[in-house]
Amino acid sequence: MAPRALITGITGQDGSYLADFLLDKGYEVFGMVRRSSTETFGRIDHLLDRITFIQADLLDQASLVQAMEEARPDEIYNLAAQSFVPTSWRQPVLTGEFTALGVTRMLDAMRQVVPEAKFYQASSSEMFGKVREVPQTELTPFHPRSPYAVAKTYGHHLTVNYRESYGLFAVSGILFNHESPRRGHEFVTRKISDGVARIKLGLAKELRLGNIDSQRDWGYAGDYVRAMYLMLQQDKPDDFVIATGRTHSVRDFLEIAFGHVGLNYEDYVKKDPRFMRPAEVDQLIGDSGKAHKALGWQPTVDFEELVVMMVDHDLALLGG
Ligand code: NDP
Ligand code: GDR
Repeated sequence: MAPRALITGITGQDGSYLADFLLDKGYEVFGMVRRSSTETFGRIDHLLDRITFIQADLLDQASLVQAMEEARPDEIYNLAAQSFVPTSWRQPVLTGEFTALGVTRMLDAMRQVVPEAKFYQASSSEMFGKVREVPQTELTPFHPRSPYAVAKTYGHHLTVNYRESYGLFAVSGILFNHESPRRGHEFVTRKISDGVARIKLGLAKELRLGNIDSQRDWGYAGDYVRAMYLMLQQDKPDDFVIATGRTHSVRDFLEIAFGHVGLNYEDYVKKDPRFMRPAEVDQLIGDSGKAHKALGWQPTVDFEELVVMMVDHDLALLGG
């Protein structure tokens, strides 16, 4: 019988790539979706007839229990969250409900209905925040810098705690930033690739950004969902850092993206205080040595390829 996977956050960037990946592997995929007045299936349009959708919400325990009963999953990937850092200062309570307590609700529903299943929690490099060491590993202490990061830190500890308390197969993937042509438009990489395409095609004149000196370890989402899957194929549950091991500034991203279409970013980028954060994460760089060894995981797309892939996609999307 085909293995069964339940994915929360299936309409998001990672959920869509993970669904592609697991369907290719022969899985039966169940996607948890929340009710909305307009459909949010843009990223999984090509998969609609291959996924079984279950309506549920991270805020509603009974709906999660029912989702587990309907899907009877072998593997659960908890990708749903309020994932945009700036929104977490505007809506800190809601962010805590989704991104922190949502993990407790999911793990408790699993414990009640399918305790033998394997659980993946989407943790984040944002937990390292004001970093205590460079590069960051599974052993680096956390210093979260936003309500989002604090909520993710709770989710991480809770996942480890349920593993230790109840013997569940529950793992936390500490993933560094990963991007793609399916990235949401508010995140800086997609905002830039879309902005570059618009400027090149004469649809916009400038691009307004916040802190372009911050540095991130950016990888490709397609590579990162493979790591999620590999973590659940191990004999023992364990936590892993997933990163490229290279860091770049937003400025580097701008230089390559504008340069790719023959423009200079300095002629178009305007600093806008609206996009500055009350507390910033200045530099992230991950050490995935443990994942390389134990999972055999390696990234396949480098930074320059990622930038060019995103700009070319947005040019094509806008008719360029
Ligand atoms: P997205 O923001 O693209 O997707 C988030 C998903 O969560 C959407 O499907 C959204 O549904 C769903 N969701 C939000 N709130 C609820 C709710 N209350 N009930 C049910 N579903 C909900 O995120 P990504 O795909 O980029 O990231 C996936 C996960 O990985 C997130 O948890 C994120 O925090 C984490 N992460 C991401 C990294 C990255 O670089 N991308 C790095 C490290 C961690 P809807 O379509 O209805 O809004
Ligand atoms: P991040 O991603 O906060 O790292 O979280 P984002 O792309 O939003 O910001 C990256 C860096 O770019 C700077 N920046 C801007 N950011 C945005 N969004 N818009 C701007 O105009 C802008 N100008 C400069 C930011 O200050 C920041 O330093 C992402 C999310 O996917 C999280 O869910 C995930 O956990 C982490 O990555 C790892």
